[in-house]
Amino acid sequence: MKKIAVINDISGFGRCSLTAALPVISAMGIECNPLPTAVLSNQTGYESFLCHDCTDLMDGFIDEWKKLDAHFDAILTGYCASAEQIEKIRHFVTAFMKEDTLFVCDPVMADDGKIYSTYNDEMCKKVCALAKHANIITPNLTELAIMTGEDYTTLSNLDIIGQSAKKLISGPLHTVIVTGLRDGDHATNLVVTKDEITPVTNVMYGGSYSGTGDLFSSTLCGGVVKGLDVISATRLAGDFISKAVADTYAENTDRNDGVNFQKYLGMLI
Ligand code: PXL
Repeated sequence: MKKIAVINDISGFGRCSLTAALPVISAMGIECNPLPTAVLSNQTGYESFLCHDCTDLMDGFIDEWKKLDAHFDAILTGYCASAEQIEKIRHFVTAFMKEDTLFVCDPVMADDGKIYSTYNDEMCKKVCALAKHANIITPNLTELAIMTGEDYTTLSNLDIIGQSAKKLISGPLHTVIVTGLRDGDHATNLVVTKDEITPVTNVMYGGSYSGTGDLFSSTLCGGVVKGLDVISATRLAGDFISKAVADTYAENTDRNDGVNFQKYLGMLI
């Protein structure tokens, strides 16, 4: 069975990070090997939360997984808890990247023009450096602006966004997917390579919901590991999230509680 190492937090509420990655990747018939960056009572968008930083676990996991001679078809990274931890994630990637290993980095840092409350400038710099080692990255628009050093408000249409994302492509990084670009009741995931800019658009009701970025990166990574091309994997992820969001919108629940993806995991089997 194929294996994906997922380096991300586990949050008790919010249907994000590992609570999204584990079911999605498992439904796709791939083993998901989690390395938790932090354990939270609930994700950080809620007014109050408890966060236990797991930076101290990283070296031990690397050592133990080396003893197991672990081989991963992909490594997927997401939410980080400290600047020091991001360095350790780089060590993990160096230790486990083989010629046939795909590295997908979701450069989780910010949304809606603001960095997350638990992030700071040093962490953002380190996430940007980590992303340069990836093959595919999945920033939202705010994260793209941080990575390119541009003003978020100037990235005002798909053409400008595509040209901006293209500037990041070099070395191992061959594809930038700018996720969750909203236009009324539609959302576009923009797939950008050196040669092409391809918009993949879905109906998407309501505002933004917790965890949709994690559902996207997990489905995308699983799809590519299973042999889909990046655009087909993006389409699968967009269709899956669109259904889950429509279901959730009809229930009128809090955005922090995430989306009803559980009912649509069958689309991924
Ligand atoms: O989905 C991104 C994310 C992941 N993990 C935690 C978060 C967030 C976004 O707020 O708070 C803990």
